[in-house]
Formats: sequence, structure tokens, C-alpha cells
Amino acid sequence: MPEKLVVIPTFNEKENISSILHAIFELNAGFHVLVIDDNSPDGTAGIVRNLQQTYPGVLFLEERKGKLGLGTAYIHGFKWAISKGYNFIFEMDADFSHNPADLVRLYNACKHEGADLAIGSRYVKGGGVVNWPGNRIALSKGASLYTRMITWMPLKDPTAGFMCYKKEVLETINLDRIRFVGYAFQIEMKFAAWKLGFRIKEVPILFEDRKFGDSKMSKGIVKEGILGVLKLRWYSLFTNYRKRVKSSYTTTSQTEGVSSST
Ligand SMILES: Nc1nc2c(ncn2[C@@H]2O[C@H](COP(=O)(O)OP(=O)(O)OP(=O)(O)O)[C@@H](O)[C@H]2O)c(=O)[nH]1
Ligand SMILES: [Mg+2]
Repeated sequence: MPEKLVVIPTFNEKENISSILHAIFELNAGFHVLVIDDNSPDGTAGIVRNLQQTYPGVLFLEERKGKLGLGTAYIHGFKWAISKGYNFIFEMDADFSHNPADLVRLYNACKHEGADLAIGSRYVKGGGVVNWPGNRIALSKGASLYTRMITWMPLKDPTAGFMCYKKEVLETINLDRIRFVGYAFQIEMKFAAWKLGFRIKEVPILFEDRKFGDSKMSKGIVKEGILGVLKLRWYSLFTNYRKRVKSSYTTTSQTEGVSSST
């Protein structure tokens, strides 16, 4: 039975993709990888396709027609992972901001330390940021503070994108109701898991700025984040957010899993 799947969305990551895949498989820790490529003009998907011969049965590729955004790439990957029966599903960037060795620490938090969702966190004790320019640190910390003030979600790093979900979390959240794409996507996934009563653990990580390739951060993503957090708060004040975001296909056993974790 497949157990652990790392989902990596890519857009123009030709300088990073082979090395990150080698690094994950060299851990020899049983991780499978699914790359979701959005028709990168630089040929990232072709590199992955070639590597599939080196890593048969453990490296998978889904190609989409164009740049549809990080959030929808992850949703696509989550649905794929659920359909194949993976128990632990990871989010990770291709650009080495996330250290592949930390996948094992995130896994341990979910497998052995009682978490339903483990977050690689820059802003808990022991975590940090390496080589990021001051303005990016300010933006990221500002976003964390803003999110906490508005949503009251008790997380130090709500925009983090390095995570391990237990399958039950992704099965319980109605993935078709997650609408955001950038930072707001990362915030909403955590918000939904928190509102649904799952146990969340922040695992300290060192986050490093990318050395190769270009950032896909944009003003649009920041704007979506600012408005998105307000929308989440609004929904949760005036509508039943739990009901809205809970999967209608949830089976009884999954429901029991949730209530035992509240
Ligand atoms: N499939 C897909 N992947 C994307 C898209 N946008 C970004 N990515 C990938 O998502 C991951 C994170 O994107 P980054 O550009 O590193 O964004 P970021 O980490 O918020 O910003 P930086 O810290 O500046 O690098 C990388 O692996 C990107 O290649 C997209 O629209 N589609
Ligand atoms: Mg990055």
C-alpha cells in the first residue's frame, strides 16, 4: 500500500526539479512524489518525464494546460492522492526553500506525535528564515500577525507551505469549496482543518530563499491574501463555516476520526 506522497507544484523550475527529486528519493524513507506542472515553458515536465525512468512507480507527473495557480494545483494533487489511497500527503515547494530532510520530521509529527496536520513553521522556537530579503520577511511576518489578529487561529506561521496532512483531513475538507490560490490558499487549508477540529502541530523548520529560478510571488497573491483572510473571518462569523467546508461525502468512520480529535 502506498503510504506517503509529496505533492510538488511546479512552474518553470528546470534549475531545481531534478535536484529536489533526487534529494527526496535519496532520503530512502519511502516517499513517493507527484509533480503537478502547469505547462512550464522552460520544459520542467520533460525533465520529470525523463526521471520517471530512473524512479519507476514512485515518481508521478500530472500536467495541466496552463498556469492555473498553486492552490488549484494542490487541490488536483490532493484528489489524486486520495484516489490512490495515500495516508500521508505532503505539500512542498520545488525551490529548496523547504529542506527535504524535514519531510521525515513532519511525517513523525503526524505518525507518532498525534498531529493530524503538521506544519513546517518558521516562526516557532527553533524555526527561522535564511537569506530572505528584509522586505520578504516583513511581508511574511506581517501576514502572519494580520491573519492571527483577524481569524484568531492559534498558529505562528499560517501562510506556511510545507506540510503533512493525514488523509482524513483532506477527505473531510470539501476541496471543491477551497477557492483561494496563493497565500490565502495556505491560510484557508489551515483554517478549515482548525475549524473542523483537527489537531495541528507546528514543527520548527529553517526556510531558505531560493537560489535558482524566479519567485512567482505577485501583487495579486498578496491582495488575495489580505482580502481572503477577511472573507474567511466573515464566512465564519455569519455563516456556518464548518458546514460550508465539510465534505458531504464524509463517511461515518471519518466523522468519528474528527470528533476524537476535537
Ligand atoms: N503548478 C503550479 N505551480 C506553481 C504555480 N505558482 C507557483 N508554483 C510552484 O509553487 C512553488 C512555490 O512557488 P514560489 O514561486 O517559490 O512561491 P513562494 O515560495 O511563495 O515565493 P518565493 O519565496 O519568492 O520563492 C514552486 O515550486 C513553484 O514552482 C502555479 O501557478 N502552478
Ligand atoms: Mg519559494
